[in-house]
Amino acid sequence: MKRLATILAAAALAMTAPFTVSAQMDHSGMHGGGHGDTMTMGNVAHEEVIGGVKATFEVLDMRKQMKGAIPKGMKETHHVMVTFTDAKTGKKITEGEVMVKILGPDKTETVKDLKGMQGHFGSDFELEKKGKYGIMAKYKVKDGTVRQSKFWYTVK
Ligand SMILES: [Cu+2]
Repeated sequence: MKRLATILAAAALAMTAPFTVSAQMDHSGMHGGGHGDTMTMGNVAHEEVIGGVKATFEVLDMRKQMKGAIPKGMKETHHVMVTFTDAKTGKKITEGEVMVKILGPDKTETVKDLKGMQGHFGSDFELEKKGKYGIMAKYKVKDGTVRQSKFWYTVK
């Protein structure tokens, strides 16, 4: 399971490889600097507590966030990120593995590993079409348990 996921994610990354560098470079600009220590940016798409781990998912529309500053040729339109906190202590959990699968309105699937960045895990996705996206996340943080969250995100 894990290996397959890794292979799929690697394939997805390979396809977008030419754009990866610019996407990473613009990451801090998009988050507006000190994002790492603020809990959310007001774009919370989903939040739930599973087995003592609170997962807060945010979806940022980079086209709005960056106000036309998206590099030419970059296909990714949205930054999907998740912040984990220990539900008991309120402490941030910054170590772990996160995999996200997004099912588009046209039934296309994208699978990516989210990378640890500034206290959260995130990656850029291409949510180009209007409609409902099913976002599924599997994550292994804090302990060996694989937790799972699912939610809908609508692109208007
Ligand atoms: Cu991020």
